[in-house]
Amino acid sequence: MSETKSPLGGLTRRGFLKTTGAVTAVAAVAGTGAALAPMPANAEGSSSADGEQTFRSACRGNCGSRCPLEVTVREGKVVKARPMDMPGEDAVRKRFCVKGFSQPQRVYDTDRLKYPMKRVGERGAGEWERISWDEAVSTIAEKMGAAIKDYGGTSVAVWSSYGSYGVLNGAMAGYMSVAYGRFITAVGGSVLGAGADTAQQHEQSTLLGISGNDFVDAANAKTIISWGGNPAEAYVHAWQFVCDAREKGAKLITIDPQFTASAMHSDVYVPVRPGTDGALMLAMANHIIENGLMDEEFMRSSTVSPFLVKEDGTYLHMSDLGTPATEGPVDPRTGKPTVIDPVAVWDEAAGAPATADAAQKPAIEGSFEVQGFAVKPVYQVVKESISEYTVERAADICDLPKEQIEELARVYATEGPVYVMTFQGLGHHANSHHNFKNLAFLAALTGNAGKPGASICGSPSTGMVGYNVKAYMLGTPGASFCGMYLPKVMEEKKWAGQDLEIRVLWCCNGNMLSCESGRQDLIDAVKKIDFVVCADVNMTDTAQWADILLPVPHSFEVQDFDPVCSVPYPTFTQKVLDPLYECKTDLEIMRLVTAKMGMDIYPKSDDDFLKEVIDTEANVKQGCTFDELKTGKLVRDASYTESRMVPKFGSAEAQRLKYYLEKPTPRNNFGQKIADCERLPYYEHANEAYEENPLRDKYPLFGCSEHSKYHVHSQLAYTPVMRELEPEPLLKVNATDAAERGIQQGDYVRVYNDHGYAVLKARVTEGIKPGVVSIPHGFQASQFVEGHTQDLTNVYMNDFCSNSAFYDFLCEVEKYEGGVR
Ligand SMILES: Nc1nc2c(c(=O)[nH]1)N[C@H]1C(S)=C(S)[C@@H](COP(=O)(O)OP(=O)(O)OC[C@H]3O[C@@H](n4cnc5c(=O)[nH]c(N)nc54)[C@H](O)[C@@H]3O)O[C@H]1N2
Ligand SMILES: Nc1nc2c(c(=O)[nH]1)N[C@H]1C(S)=C(S)[C@@H](COP(=O)(O)OP(=O)(O)OC[C@H]3O[C@@H](n4cnc5c(=O)[nH]c(N)nc54)[C@H](O)[C@@H]3O)O[C@H]1N2
Ligand code: SF4
Ligand SMILES: [Mo]
Repeated sequence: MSETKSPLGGLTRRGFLKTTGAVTAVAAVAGTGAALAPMPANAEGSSSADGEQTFRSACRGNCGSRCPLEVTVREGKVVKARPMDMPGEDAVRKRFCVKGFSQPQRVYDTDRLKYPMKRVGERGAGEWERISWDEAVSTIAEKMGAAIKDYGGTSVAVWSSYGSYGVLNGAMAGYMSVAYGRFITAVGGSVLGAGADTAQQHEQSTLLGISGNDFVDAANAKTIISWGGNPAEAYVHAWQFVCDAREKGAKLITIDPQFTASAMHSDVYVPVRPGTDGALMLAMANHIIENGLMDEEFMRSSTVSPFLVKEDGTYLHMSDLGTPATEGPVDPRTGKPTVIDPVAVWDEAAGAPATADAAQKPAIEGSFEVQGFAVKPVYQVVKESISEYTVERAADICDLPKEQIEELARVYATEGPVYVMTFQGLGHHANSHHNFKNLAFLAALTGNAGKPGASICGSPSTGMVGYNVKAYMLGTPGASFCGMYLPKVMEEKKWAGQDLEIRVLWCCNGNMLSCESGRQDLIDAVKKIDFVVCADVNMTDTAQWADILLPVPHSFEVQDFDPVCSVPYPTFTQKVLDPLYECKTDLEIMRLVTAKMGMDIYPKSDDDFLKEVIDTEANVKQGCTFDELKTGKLVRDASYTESRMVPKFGSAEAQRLKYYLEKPTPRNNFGQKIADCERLPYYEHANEAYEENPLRDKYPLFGCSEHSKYHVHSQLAYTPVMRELEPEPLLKVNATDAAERGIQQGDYVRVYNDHGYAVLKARVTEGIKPGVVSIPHGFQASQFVEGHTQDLTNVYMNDFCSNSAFYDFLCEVEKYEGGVR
């Protein structure tokens, strides 16, 4: 039973372009891919008279939406996916896009992994041999067993990204699911998490504790700022509410170096120079301060502005002034009592220090001497620290007219409520995490937070329904860090001062060698690992570098539950079809592998594990149980109420809007020094893509990329209807830059820098700022003439937030003189 396969079953770039050209867009749904014998549909779901069955599922591709879908099966084949209706006031949340519509085709994609395969020939050469599950499982069990015996549990690492948060088979936070959590915590394995989106996640959500208003609330805004993103194409579930707001007369401002589909619908377009938004934000803040446009009442009552800061940057606590700290309630996470030691403010009314609660009029400006401590309120400290960012200076840094910055500041302060939608244009440079403190400061200055229509950021999720994480945990992982540190770890054989020798790498729930930055360095690191497994639905760029490939089912082929919701109805997927081909779920695979290793760590059936995870006391109380969900009903998360739609700020210490960090903690702690600027709103130019970088003599163009309307990251890369609409990657280049280089519309170009290069077709356009080029994210290596988007990016990360800096590169473009297949 041996069969040698080329990576995509003979599908080359040219062959692919021809194939998709032959497929008509709509008629193609259902099964234009691999020829398939009809498979028996699952017995559950509801049947209609004409023999069709419908199921409740979800579009689970990580576009941020997870739209609830109704999926239709006819004669054992998935033939249709449509958006589910939601009752009552949630009816407005009904949503869908072409990518959800095409999911039935994705089930039958030509690049699906069908059976286990092992590598024959060099790693990455793309030569595979079909093997039996028995052989795959025995080989993996033997390799893992030997690694653990010789090098300890940490020698086995799971590397994942955002493919699925399914509680049975996914990998939230890198490993959290029954399948991977129980294994990794049982052996003390290593967890390699994602680097994407972490500037925003770590700085804004984790450290500042800020979550935005529900996107539905954008319809209440008077002004919407779409900052560093393209919601018309990459956040369609937010865009619908932007459109609602616009119909009611709201102003839309887009800040982006590309004139995107969203920019086209905007009242104001701000073509900022990439990587400089932080300076723009601080200049807006200074303009607001200089012109007295602040909401001082909000600053005093609901923000950290009055908190007193000592010279060492920490807060003056009441214990510093002789009032001993007291014990508060036990923290369920640590099992220890919390410590109550309020921060002191200066009460202007009393001319004395006090707690914020007790003070009649807390000072937000000035400097004070309190019992020998020289202190200043947070606002005073921040105001002084950002004073260099005048409007004039920002105009230079951001390449924007001074008047436009002033106008932006005026509108932000006076035409509220302002809903700021933040996207990854603000998070994909090495130092972009500072942007989120700056935005919090702007909101604190003007009161654009905590009320309908006023938000500091957009919220792709309605939060998380409670679930029982203990079902995953048999111990703790051995080491846990961003997978982007893999080159460093393989080089040093250490992490955070401890020895670490990774021998087995298990890639799942992510396509890291396509989607993380610095692909060539990551590939070099992976090459140093003794044994690499990849479990995926499709033949991905990551799969290409594995030793063993394991086929897992499309989400329509598994029953699973995802606690993260973008609508107030927890995401449940019924099993629509039995897994196609020889696919097995991640959990089933882990059951087989661990049994072979002599471990007994999955004592329950899949259904019983789902019950254990979902049926918490609180969920049972609100009727959100496994038994209810598995019927396919939409079950509302009753805890999702107005107060969660619009997070409030208040006078209690924990409720105050933070823009200053007393104790800035890095995302991955490996003994690095934490700079003082991590406490404050701050601007620092990008790592590579900044104006004065001498490297610009060689590579004058700023690079960035975008999330295409026809991809969810690397997913749907070979789905025929998608590639009919967007057949190949295009490099967007401004007409002036193109003319200077003799490049014409449709020419193939080579874009390159010291990290690598890619060859693709040029799209010459006025819709991108001169000096900037954009290359799409998500295409696979085989879809470029040569190279890859991530061959231009690099592994450098800011070590505070450990975020992949996808847009932080310089490059040059030239006409490609080679032949194009
Ligand atoms: N169709 C589709 N939708 C998706 C996804 C997908 O893959 N496909 N992915 C989902 C996920 S996980 C995410 S994180 C989001 C991403 O959503 P977005 O961040 O909206 O996605 P992008 O298209 O990358 O938009 C980034 C924009 O930032 C601009 N930009 C680049 N550098 C800068 C800069 O320095 N400053 C400013 N102001 N702008 C800059 C780019 O020109 C680009 O237009 O999309 C989600 N939705
Ligand atoms: N240049 C550039 N790069 C970028 C970006 C950019 O803007 N520019 N954006 C970045 C962003 S914002 C993000 S969020 C990342 C996304 O990075 P990734 O999360 O790596 O992207 P996906 O392509 O969605 O990869 C998910 C993989 O998980 C697989 N999968 C799905 N379900 C399951 C399952 O149940 N089990 C297993 N084992 N596998 C499953 C899918 O088939 C798919 O191959 O990309 C980042 N990369
Ligand atoms: S890609 Fe996103 S918006 Fe489109 S159907 Fe899927 S979940 Fe919904
Ligand atoms: Mo993302």
